[in-house]
Formats: sequence, structure tokens, C-alpha cells
Amino acid sequence: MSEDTWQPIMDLLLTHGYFLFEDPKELQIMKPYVPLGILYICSHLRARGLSVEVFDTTFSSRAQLFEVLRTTPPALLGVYANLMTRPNVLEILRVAKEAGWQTIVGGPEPGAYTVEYLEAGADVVVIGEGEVTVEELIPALHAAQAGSRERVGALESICGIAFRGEDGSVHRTPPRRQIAELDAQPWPAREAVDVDRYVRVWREHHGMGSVSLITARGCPYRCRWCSHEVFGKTHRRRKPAAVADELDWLLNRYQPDMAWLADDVFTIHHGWLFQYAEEMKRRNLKIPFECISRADRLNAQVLDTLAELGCFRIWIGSESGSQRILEAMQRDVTVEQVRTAVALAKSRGIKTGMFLMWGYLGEEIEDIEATIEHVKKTNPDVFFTTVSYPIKGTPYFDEVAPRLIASKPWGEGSDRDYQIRGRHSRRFYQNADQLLRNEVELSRLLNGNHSSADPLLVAELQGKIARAREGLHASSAEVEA
Ligand code: B12
Repeated sequence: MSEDTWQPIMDLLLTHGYFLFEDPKELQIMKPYVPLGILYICSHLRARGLSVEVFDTTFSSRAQLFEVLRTTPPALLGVYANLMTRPNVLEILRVAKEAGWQTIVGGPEPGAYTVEYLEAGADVVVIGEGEVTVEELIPALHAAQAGSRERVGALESICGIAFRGEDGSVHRTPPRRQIAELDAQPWPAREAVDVDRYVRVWREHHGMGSVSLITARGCPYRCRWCSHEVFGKTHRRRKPAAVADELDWLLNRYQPDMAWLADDVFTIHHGWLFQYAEEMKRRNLKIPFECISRADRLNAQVLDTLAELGCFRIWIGSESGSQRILEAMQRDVTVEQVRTAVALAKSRGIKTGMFLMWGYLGEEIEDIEATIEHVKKTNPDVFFTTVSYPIKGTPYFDEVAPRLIASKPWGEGSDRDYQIRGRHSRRFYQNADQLLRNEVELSRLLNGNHSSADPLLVAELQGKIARAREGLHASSAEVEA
């Protein structure tokens, strides 16, 4: 179908490349949430009378999506892309282009790889917040033929995008101004996806059906490895009453057993939190929920309030037990603050989850030992470790850029696949991980009830610890690439 005869039956089809059933790791975790970003764009455009549909890939398959792309009269396709979904998104773009669709991409990854996404078939890369940019893009893309001077002129006047000009060069327009009043925006178009299925899957696998919502956008902190691609280092909050309205509606509409408040740092603004708690109390609203925060934004009063609100688990980015490494990360948190925050949370019956990172710049065996001691002492209910990876667009990426070696072609992997020349080997970090897990298990066993700890188990763990520590030292000279 040529551009002139292009008659879309809808203005925009939105999708994302996350296929739960193709991801063995996620299938074990089975904690899916709706793609809020595209649902926000959908509700914004629908409120302006545009015809927008969402193809939610989470419980679907690429075959089903491709069938839709090949059999629907081609229109405009918008795809959300993040670090993990890159290869899927590129395949979606290829199939869509072959079937005659115009394509735009957005989300946290494409802004950092504009040239690559344009090369892969995206007509436009949207950088930053998508709502208003896409609203302006739809008429601009309908108005004139791809590659024409009129098209380039129309796109040039839209902030927050990158596209190719007539001569193939990449144009990047000035940044898009952020939405000033988040509560003037409609709630995410949850009716466009099967939220009941998400709730059901959660209930089947975890005994509790869950829904997600956000109360703010953006994080002002400056951790060097964290991606600020979409919202920059700004922070905009919704009004407490507006959040309570949305939660109330979610409870009535989907009857979940819990919620995830998916903000970057839920307790960033204490005054807001206390007002929100008042509002929830006034309405007699309470639901178990979990959220992420920073240790320096948690204190006794905040944790009392969280407990009162129904918070049953709080996730804290602890990252390292070595203050030297926290400083290298510009984490702006101390090891002591993490220890205190976890203890305060536990004393209020709130479970604690901790994120830890191996292999940040400068980390050596003594830092790893400090992390192990820290986790043993702090003893969170659960902890997850990752070997640090540089996300394009972050200061960490720029710092290690001269040493990066791609272990896969760009289109087949993610920023997780970079090797950093000179860094310790994967085996080294596997040993660190083994050591951590066994040390923590032994510590829990001995602290739980020393006298009744099974001596065989203790001996077994001590053996594992000795072997892991030996392995760690033996592999310390091995480096990546
Ligand atoms: C919730 C969340 C998750 C959930 C995802 C569940 C879900 N479906 O929402 C879970 C816990 C599963 C998760 C996992 C991971 N996550 Co996460 N996650 C987030 C978080 C905290 C909130 C996402 C959100 O709802 N944002 C609110 C909406 C409104 O923002 P948005 O999605 O960015 O959408 C806006 C724009 O991007 C744009 N836009 C979005 N889509 C589209 C589409 C088009 C066509 C257009 C034009 C525009 C556009 O417009 C939207 C509205 O303004 C973000 C951080 C953040 N604050 O965004 C990290 C974040 C997205 N996650 C991140 C990462 C790294 C991961 C993991 C890789 C972590 C890991 N080590 O395993 C995994 C990957 C999982 C996977 N397989 O995809 C990074 C992504 C970095 C990158 N460059 O891609 C982020 C940005 C965190 C960070 N700062 O580093 N995550």
C-alpha cells in the first residue's frame, strides 16, 4: 500500500515487546504488571478523540502480534522498548515495516540509541515523556509522505524526537517540556488490556492478586549507573487525593489483594506521604502493598506510616556494603543508613528486600567481604544480586565506554551483554555470589538458634564457604576479555 492510499482504521496501535511465555526466568518469577507507559499514552490520546488500540504482548506471542500487523490495514505503530526487549522490538519493527506500517519507538532505551533504532526501521524515536509528543506526531505523520520536505518540516517543529531528514541525516529536536500537572492527565487506559488476567496470574502463583500504579514521575538522585533517560533528574508528584482516588477505583474494579506502588523512590517526600496516609485513613482505605525506597528516605515515623498504610514489604537499593564503592556510585547513602532502615522496617513487621550489585568500578575482594558482612549483619528477608552493567546514557556507561566489548551484535543483545575489559571475570562474581549466599545461610542458622543448629549442616556450609572463598581468590586474576 502506497503512502497516498494509506487509510488507517485507527490512529495508533501501541505495543511492547515483552513476551512473558518466551522468558523462562520471568516464567519462574511470574509477577507480571501492565505496561503503564503505553497505557498513559493511550488514555491521553483517547481523551483527545484519537483512535488508539493496545496490543499487549505480555500473555500473547510474537506470532499473534505479527498476524495482526500483517492482516490489519497498516497505520501507525508505537512500540515501547527497554533494555531487555531490544531484539523483540527490532523484530516487531521489521515485520511492521514489511507490512507497510509507519513506526515510532519510545521508552527508556531508544533515546540512548537513536541512530540504531532509526536504522532498524523506526520512522521516529520519541525521547522522554510520550503523551504530548505522540499527540503532535500523529497529524504530522499523516500529513505528508515519508522522506518529503513537508514531512521533515512538520517533524522539525515537534520537540522530543529524532528522525531522518531528506538526506538521511539524523535530526534531533529540542527536548520536550515535561507535563506540569500530572493529575490533569487521565489515568492509564487499563481497559485497553486484560488487567483481570494479570491479577489472576498473581493470585494463582503467589496467593495474592496484584495491581500497579505510580504516584510520581522521575528521580532526582544521581546514582551513576541508573538510567534517567525518560524523566531526567526531575521529580513530579501527584496529589495524595488523586492517588487515593485511583487506588480506590482499582480496588473496586479489579478486587486485587495487594498493590505495587511502582515509583522509583516511594518515600522520597515525607510531607506527601503523611498527607497521603491521612487521606487513606479518612477514606478508610487500606491494602497490602510493596514499594521501593532509599535508606536515607526512611526513618521511624515514615516506617510507622508505611506499616499503618499496609506496606508489607519494602525494597531497598543497598548495592554494596563498602562505603568506598557507594561513594564511587554517588549513591548518597551510607551503609549504616541501610542497616538502620532495615532494622526499623523489621521492627514494624515490614519485610525487607535488598538489591546488591557486584563488580562496580574499583570493587575488590575487601569490598566484597564488606558486602558479605553487611548482608549478614543487616539480614534482610530477601536479597538479589546483579553483576553491574552499564546502561547507555548513564555516567557509568561513559566512564567504562573505552573498555566496553560487545559480546553480541547490538540487535541481538542488550546493555547487559557488554564485557568490561580488565574487570574481574564472571566466574569471580559467581564465586562472590556463592560465598555471600553460604555465609548468610550459615549466619542465619547460627543466629537463629545456635545450640540446635544441625552440626552436619553447619559443617557442610563451612565447607562450601571455604571452597567459595578459595575460588574467589583463585579467580581474582582472571579478567574479562
Ligand atoms: C515498573 C518497572 C519495572 C517492572 C516492569 C513491569 C511493568 N510492565 O511495568 C519490573 C519490576 C518487572 C521491571 C523489571 C526490569 N526493569 Co524496570 N522499571 C520499572 C520502573 C520503576 C517504572 C516503570 C513505569 O511504570 N514507569 C512509568 C511510565 C509512565 O513511564 P515509562 O514507562 O517510561 O513511559 C513513558 C515514556 O517512556 C514514554 N513511552 C513509553 N512507552 C512508549 C511507547 C511509545 C511508542 C512512545 C512514543 C513513548 C513511550 O512515554 C511514557 C509516558 O510518558 C522504571 C523506572 C521508571 N520510573 O520509569 C524501571 C526501568 C524501566 N526498568 C529498568 C530495568 C533496567 C529493568 C530490568 C532490566 C532490571 C533487571 N536487572 O532485571 C528489568 C527488565 C524486565 C523486562 N523483562 O523487561 C530501567 C530501564 C533502563 C533502560 N534503558 O531500558 C528503568 C528505566 C529503571 C532505571 N532507571 O534504570 N521494571
